[in-house]
Amino acid sequence: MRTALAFSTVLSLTSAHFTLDWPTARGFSDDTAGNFPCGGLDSVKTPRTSWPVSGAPVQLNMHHDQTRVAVYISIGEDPGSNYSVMLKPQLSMQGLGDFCVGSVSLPEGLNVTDGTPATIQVVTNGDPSGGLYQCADVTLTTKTLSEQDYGSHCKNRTGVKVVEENIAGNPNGTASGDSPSQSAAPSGTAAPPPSGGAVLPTAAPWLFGAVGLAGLALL
Ligand SMILES: [Cu+2]
Repeated sequence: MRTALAFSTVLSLTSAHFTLDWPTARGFSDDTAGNFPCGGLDSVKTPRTSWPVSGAPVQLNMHHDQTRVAVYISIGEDPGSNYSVMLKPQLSMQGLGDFCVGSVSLPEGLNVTDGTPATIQVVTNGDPSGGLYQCADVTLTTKTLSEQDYGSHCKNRTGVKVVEENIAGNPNGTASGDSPSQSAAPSGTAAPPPSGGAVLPTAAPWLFGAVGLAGLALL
């Protein structure tokens, strides 16, 4: 019975690829989830979510058992398709359900202040090729999240793990072996991922909320 229940849960999840649960996504359309940008949802959604510049989680819900993930941001009221700034270089993760990309912070040198509007775009590898896209419209804030708020927006289902971090390229170009599309991250101002790409067989340091918060306190 337990097996049957788990199986039906997996079946019910397979259609949505992944969802961006926090900051609040523009929405999700299964038919257009593979359309750049934002999975076909072109309109800015209000109210925007307040998102701390100093380090905040991005809460996803994964519906494939293996996924490449990267997070980008575009500064401004309505970015169109200009997602040139990388917040989290491509990583490889395993597992279904809640997955928190923790302690995401803005690279230095961006001209932002408290209240600057921006849009976060999460890109994953496609199904089976290309990419999948979800966006959330945010207001950048210098206010940090309380420990409780951080925890409520940073959950990991048991068994979810990061396999590798700082992988070169973009998730929309890695699934099929095709040459990477430049659409998700034009090379212009994107922060280069640290070289090396450490393999983390168990868990990234930011994977769990409490650890992510501890890291945050050091900033
Ligand atoms: Cu899918």
